[in-house]
Amino acid sequence: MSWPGVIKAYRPYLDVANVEPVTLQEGNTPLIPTPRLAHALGLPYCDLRIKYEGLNPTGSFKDRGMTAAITQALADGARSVICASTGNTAASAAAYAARAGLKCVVLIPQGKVAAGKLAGAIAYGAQVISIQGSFDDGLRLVREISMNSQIMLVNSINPYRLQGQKSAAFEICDELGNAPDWLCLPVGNAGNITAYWMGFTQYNAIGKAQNLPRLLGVQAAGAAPLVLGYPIEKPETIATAIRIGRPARGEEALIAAQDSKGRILSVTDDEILAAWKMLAEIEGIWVEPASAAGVAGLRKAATQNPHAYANKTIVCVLTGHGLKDPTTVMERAPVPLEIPAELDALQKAITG
Ligand code: AN7
Repeated sequence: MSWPGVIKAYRPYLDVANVEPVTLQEGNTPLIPTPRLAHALGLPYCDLRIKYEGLNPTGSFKDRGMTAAITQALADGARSVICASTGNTAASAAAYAARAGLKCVVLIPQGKVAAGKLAGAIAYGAQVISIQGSFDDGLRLVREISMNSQIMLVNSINPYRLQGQKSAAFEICDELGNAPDWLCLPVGNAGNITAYWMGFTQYNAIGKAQNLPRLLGVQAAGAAPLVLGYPIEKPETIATAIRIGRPARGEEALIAAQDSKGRILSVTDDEILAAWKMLAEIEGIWVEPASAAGVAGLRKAATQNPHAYANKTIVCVLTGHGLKDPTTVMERAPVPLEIPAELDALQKAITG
């Protein structure tokens, strides 16, 4: 039987309308062992695995939450949906709204959305509005407009988003037979870390997992309100997906990190890019920069406190595909060598 998507796969555990789901058969993403990366991070005896969320239908983990939010919106009689987005939510909302026959409006921060995400939102037929401000400004606006109109908000303030996103925690436990010791993931608006913790605690409570993971949430240094303890008015980072200064679910993220005996830390853009390069060049897994933040955070935390990570089962969530953001690669790429179409020239050109 083919995979039916996360709602049908986990229906008893998800609080979402009991109707035929709007799905693109999201979820069921691979949990890939990465021993070479573990070695490179100085964690040779760890069982390090990558939850490769970039393989979802629109290229990010957002599809897990969007199937639930759009299914519920349709069941509740909505005709249109809206979100603010650093890009992935926009592409996902646009795709699922298209499939449901709903109008979709997305607000994006001007000039700060990776090319593949913007192209996706446009391709799926959303109305894209670029605002002269940040993601946080956009979120404020969509909250206001959805309070006073029929248009349904599908940012992760919408509780159904978290219901869907919990499914990733279930998949990890089902595959490992238990929760990992550590779960490392990037934190932006803080919906995903909140959803993972809900999923792990729920699975633990019903006896489907015997343990709970420690959460390692990772923010970019220029957009680290949860590490610094106050909102950031002008967040900046190369990891545009998590360029967020006022996370809507920040409180819940801090509680989740604390309850799990984990932590939230920040990494610099250079550290993010180093981890991003390692993933691609050592394991063949190309992600968008924000997705590498979890790995960069693990590297930093394990250097500071090796004992907490040695011999552990560690899952890093890679939230979005590299194809979302080709620009970050191309801006750093050397110009390819150009040669005449002759064997002699080719033999001379090949290095190493
Ligand atoms: C690749 O699309 O906020 O902490 O508007 O795209 O749940 O916000 C994206 C967030 C991590 C952070 N990795 O997750 C949006 C948006 C990627 C992301 C995050 C995002 P949250």
